[in-house]
Parts: sequence; C-alpha cells; structure tokens
Amino acid sequence: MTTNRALSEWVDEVARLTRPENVHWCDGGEEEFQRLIDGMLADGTLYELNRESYPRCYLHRSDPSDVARVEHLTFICSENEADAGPNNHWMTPNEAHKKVDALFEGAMKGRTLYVIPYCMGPIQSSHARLGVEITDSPYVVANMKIMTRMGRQALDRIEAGEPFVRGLHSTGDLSPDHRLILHFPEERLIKSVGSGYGGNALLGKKCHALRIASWQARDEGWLAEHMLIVGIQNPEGKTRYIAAAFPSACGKTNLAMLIPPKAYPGWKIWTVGDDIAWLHVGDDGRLWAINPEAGYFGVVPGTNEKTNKNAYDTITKNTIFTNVAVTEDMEPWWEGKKTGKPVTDWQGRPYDPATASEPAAHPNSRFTVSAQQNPSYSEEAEAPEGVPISAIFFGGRRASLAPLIFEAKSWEHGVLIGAGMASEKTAAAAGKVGEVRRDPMAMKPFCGYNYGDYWRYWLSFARRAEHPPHIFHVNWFRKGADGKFLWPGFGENLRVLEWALERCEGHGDADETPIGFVPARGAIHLEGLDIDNQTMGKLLAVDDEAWYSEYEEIAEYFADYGERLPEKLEHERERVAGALNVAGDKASQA
Ligand code: GTP
Ligand code: SPV
Ligand code: MN
Repeated sequence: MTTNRALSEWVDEVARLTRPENVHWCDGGEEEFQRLIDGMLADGTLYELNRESYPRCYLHRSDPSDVARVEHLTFICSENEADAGPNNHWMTPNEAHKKVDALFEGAMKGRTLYVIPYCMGPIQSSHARLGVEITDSPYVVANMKIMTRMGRQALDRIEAGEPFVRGLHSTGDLSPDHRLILHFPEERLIKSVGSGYGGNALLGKKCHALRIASWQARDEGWLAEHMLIVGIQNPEGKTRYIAAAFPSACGKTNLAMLIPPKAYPGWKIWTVGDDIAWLHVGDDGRLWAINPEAGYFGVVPGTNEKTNKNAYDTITKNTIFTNVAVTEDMEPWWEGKKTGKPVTDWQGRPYDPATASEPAAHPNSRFTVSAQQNPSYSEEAEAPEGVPISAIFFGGRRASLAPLIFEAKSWEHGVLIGAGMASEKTAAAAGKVGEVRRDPMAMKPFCGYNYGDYWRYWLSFARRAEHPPHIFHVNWFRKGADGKFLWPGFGENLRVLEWALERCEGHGDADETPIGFVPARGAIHLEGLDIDNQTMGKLLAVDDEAWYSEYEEIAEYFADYGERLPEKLEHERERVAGALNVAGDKASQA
C-alpha cells in the first residue's frame, strides 16, 4: 500500500479492469523473492538446476512463440504521428488505449496482481528515475528484482513526491494476435500485454529506460542510450571510461566484462553497465554516465571461459536462465559451452547432439543475474554522478565494408557515423537473422521519438558539452573470403580500445581517410597475437567506392525523415560522400 494517491488510484483502476484475485505490493526483500521462486517451482514456471554446481539457479521455458522482442507489435502512441517518426510504428493514443484495454479486461482473473515500485539508477542519484510496473507474472517480478533497485526504497522516493513512469503488464494468453507493446510518451505510460519475454515484459528495461526515457531525456537535457559503460584501468592505475552502442546481440555485455589478454599485464576492466547508459553533461563540460540497471539480462550462447570468463563465472549461482538446454545432471547447457552434453532442448524436448539439426539452447536464450556478482563489477556503478566518458563507440556486425576501427573528425562527423550505422539482424528480435539493416546509434528498436529530432538533439551536444567524448566506429565482425572472422575479438578488443584512448589523449598514429582516421600501420599493438600483416591490412582497409555507395544508401535512408532531418547532418554526409567520390574519380583516372 502507499500514501501516494495517484499511485493507489492507478492500482485500483487497473484492478477494476483486470480483476485479479489478489493484489501484492512488492517490498523487494529476500523473503518475498524466495516465496516467489518457491511458488514458481511448485507450478512449473521454473525448474531448479543442479544445486551443487549451480546453486539457486533456475530455468524458465518461454512459450515457443514468445522468445524475443517483437518490433512489429511495438508502438509509440504519441499525439502526433510525426513525433514518433518513420523509425517507429505508431497508433493514436485513443485507439491504442481502446485496443489494449480490451485485452486487459479480466486478464488477471484468478491471478495475483503485483505492484513493483522500482528505481532506474543508483538509489541516491538525482539522475535516477522512478517507475512502477504492475504485472501478473511472478517471473517478471523475480527478474525486476534482479534488474532494478526494486521495492521499499524506490517507493520512498515516489512517496516523497517524485514523478514515476507507469507500466502495466499482463502475460495475457500469449497468442501473438493478442500481443501489444505500447508506449504513451506524453503520459509517461507503458502498456504491454501478451508476452512474458524480456524486453517486452520487464518494463523497466527497454520500454522505460530507453523508449520513454529517450523522450523524457530530450525534454530534460540528457540522453538515454543503448550503451554499455566500462572503465579501462592502465598499468599506471589510471581508469578511463567509455560507452559503446552496439545493436542487440552485437557484443555489449562481452565488451563490458572484457578480460585483458596476456600481453596486457597490469590492465583491468571495470564493468559499470552492459546495456543502457543515461548520459548527462557534468559541471566540467564532460558527459557523465550512469547505468540505470542493477543486473544483466544477457545472451547465453557463446559464453565460455575463453570468450567471457567473467560472465561465465557470474552465472554459476543466483541466476535465472531462460530458454537454455539442460544436461542429464540438470546443468544449464548452450551452444559454445565446452562442458556437458545437452539431453533436453530449450523447449523441454529430448535432444541428441549427434542427430540434431537445430541448436539445443535458443539463440536468444538469456541469463538474468545481479551485476554485483560480476568479478569485474565497478563500485562506480553506485556513484550518484556516474562516471566521466572519454570516448563513445558505435559499432555493429558488418561482414564487409566497415574497418576494425575508425575515428570521427568532429562531434558532428561522429553523429553522422552513428546515424549511418547498419548491422546484421540478430536473434534478439523476431524476424530474419543476418540481413543488414540501418540501426542508427543501435537505437532503431528503442528510440521513442522521430530519429530526425533525435539526431538534431545529438548534434546539439556540441554546444551543450564543452568537452564532448571522441567518437569511434568499431567492427569486430569483418569476415575474410573464407567466411571466418578476421579479428579474434573478445579480450583482444582491448588492443583496439587502447589505440582509441591514445587518440583521446592526442597521440596514437592515424591515417586520414574520407570516412575518418584509421590506425596507422603498427599503431595497434599486436604483441602476443598471432595475426599477419595481410590480415591487419584487410581489417583496416577502407574501400572508397564501397563507402561511396554506402553513403548513397544513407542519403536514401535520411530522405525518409524529410524536414525533420537536420540540415547539418545532411551537409556532413555530403562532405564525406564528396571526398569519397573525388577519391573514386582519381582512382579511375589513374
Ligand atoms: P543485447 O543484450 O541483446 O543488447 O546484446 P549485447 O550487445 O550485449 O551482445 P553480447 O555481448 O551478449 O554478444 C552477443 C553475441 O556476440 C554472443 O554470442 C557473443 O559471444 C558474440 N560476441 C561478442 N563479442 C564478440 C567479439 O568480439 N567477436 C565475436 N566474433 N563475437 C562476439
Ligand atoms: C536487446 O535485445 O537489446 C536486449 C534484450 O538487451 S531485451 O531486454 O529483450 O531487449
Ligand atoms: Mn540490449
């Protein structure tokens, strides 16, 4: 219960609509968590995994039709369609409320309605924001407990009078025809029905901390971004922080938990966040970042001692696994795990690796775990002001075209690089995997307003922040003719980050190209790495002609934004395309 009238009236109103059997106000305590887990073990929502090797770890199996975000059922319901922009699906608020309320009608009959007050960001931070999610899913409550600062402390801030985002969720009947993920940015309201999966159901995450928050951030002068935050400590003991926006399942969690290679003794990595960053301008004119989350909802497949030992060690206790396979002795199993043999697949069907044609774990299977269990967890994740950001990285999965790394020539050029990003689609959202699509700033599924306005707002940070971060673009996923990745990735990515940090301090050798500065030969340290000059050449190659075509495609893409497209961004694009074209002409004359 609460002393906040607006909150108690909203809960009453929702209860009248959804008609639950009980209403439970979550306090966020351990006892409550344990009771929820016990209930879910009893009714088959969770299975207990091996108690010795994976203590307090549980498996949840989603409905097979409900294993990823559903972008075609996700809407921004702003008053004005143009405010949502061509980057979002849009519905009028009136129609949206009508449609979704019909699905909520009686949806919680016989179930418990949980009220989850939560805080996104360090509980003491003035940059944190409050929310309340109402749900009928105990799985959602358990996940929100791990992913956010949930319960009493959050409610205290709400009762002290702070505004909060309202999120209404019901699992519904899980039929994709009855599934809708709706955002009402002007009302700071989310309504989600018909899915129990991650980003559709844990409303604090993508719905609040990105879609609603991006809109709110523009009103208030800050940025809500799909970025990891990580501290890189050099052997002299100096830690610099970077933020990186890669699309879903393109390496944020891995980079955030990186383990330095052997050739980098004395280097340390400190994880502040692995998925979302809220950035604000500090008094010193730099950008500072907080991680609004308290846990990780990470991709399981591919996680092992070699690729991401920190994550691998983190998820051996107190972890909820969603849609992984299991071994004979009830250990979780996934593709890329080096030990054990799956006997049951993610849907609970018998599995034999010798004859199987499909993976045992779902490609988008996930772990939910508290950030504090991460061996590289940074205490700064609790700092109310956050951490100062030296560099921003954009990146994606590009089998060709994009070099390992290049640096923007200015803030405006950096915004163009972010706005022109594209990446191969992954299993994190429903639909065909592998197609290259435009994903500006890795925010295509998450920007709560018109991209044209968003880019304009990004450009404005050139004057809002006196010392903005340097901007880079990286690509760990460039492939050779044999279809294999050219770059070893994972821990070795530190070599690339080191060059970027050198650039931030005014050294680090670079060659200027029309698309930006690329590392000069020998500028990325390769000691202890078995990679030849020819491969490095391929990794860093800039094909002017191919890039010219890319910028032509970007022009077409930008054109969709009509008069909302900032002129400055188009000018910047013309400048780069012009330089590439000149280079192309020269090449053809020679
Ligand atoms: P979301 O949680 O969906 O936002 O994803 P994310 O960006 O955090 O991606 P994550 O770090 O979980 O990585 C997704 C997949 O990419 C995993 O299967 C990783 O093993 C793989 N991956 C991550 N970093 C690298 C890399 O440097 N090289 C290669 N080849 N694969 C990588
Ligand atoms: C992503 O898809 O970017 C994720 C998982 O981080 S979800 O919470 O489903 O959005
Ligand atoms: Mn993500």
